[in-house]
Amino acid sequence: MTERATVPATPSEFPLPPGQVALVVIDMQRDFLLPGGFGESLGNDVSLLRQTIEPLAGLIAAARSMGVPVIHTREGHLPDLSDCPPAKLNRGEPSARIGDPGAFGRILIRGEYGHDIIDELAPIPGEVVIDKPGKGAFYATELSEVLESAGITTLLVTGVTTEVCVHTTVREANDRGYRCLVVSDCVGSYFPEFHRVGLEMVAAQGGIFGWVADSAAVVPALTALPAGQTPLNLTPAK
Ligand code: TIU
Repeated sequence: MTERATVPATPSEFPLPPGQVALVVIDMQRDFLLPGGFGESLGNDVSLLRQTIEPLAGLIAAARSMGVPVIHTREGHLPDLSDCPPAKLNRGEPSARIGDPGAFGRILIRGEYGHDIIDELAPIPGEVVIDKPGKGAFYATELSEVLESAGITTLLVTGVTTEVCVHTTVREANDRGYRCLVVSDCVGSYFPEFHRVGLEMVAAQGGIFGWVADSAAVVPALTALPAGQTPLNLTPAK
């Protein structure tokens, strides 16, 4: 057993630099995760996403206990849909379009009940919530500025879905110079095969986009970080 804050990961060990790590929680929103919601209305099995809730709650608790910033994202749009490109709006079945009335309010519209984060993983006061109109958390958001101002270099990436918003965010982060570890049991997909291959794609070719490890490997490394050396002064987005 090592006492160093290093995660045994694929394809190689992943050191956690004190004061430079943030936990990013992507789109754990009711519209994607609640039974009867938008995700399920598209024919998806939301239990595949819901199995991430328990390990992710544990990981978030570990991060909070060490002062590691937790940054949440939500995919969604303004009520007038002015930030939703027609190519995104006009796809899919007419009964399941962004902005249409759904079981939990207008689908993926900011301010609606379904757009917000599930109760189990609700942000606590002081945590940053990034509202994003796209799949990636960097596109058309303040995430870069938030991370730069806090000196973050290293991202623990979690949330849904593995091959869509998690992948897009990891790819965006790579091109901006961040080191990313995807926490395998804290990301989920409606498609088990996409999930499996999505994780493989991250770590293939010597870690072409980043590293992969499960929360059982990440939590001990997080709790081995020196307490109190991580920044707590991120400015909430809203
Ligand atoms: N957050 C996220 O991944 N948005 C999606 O639309 N994902 C799907 O898998 N549909």
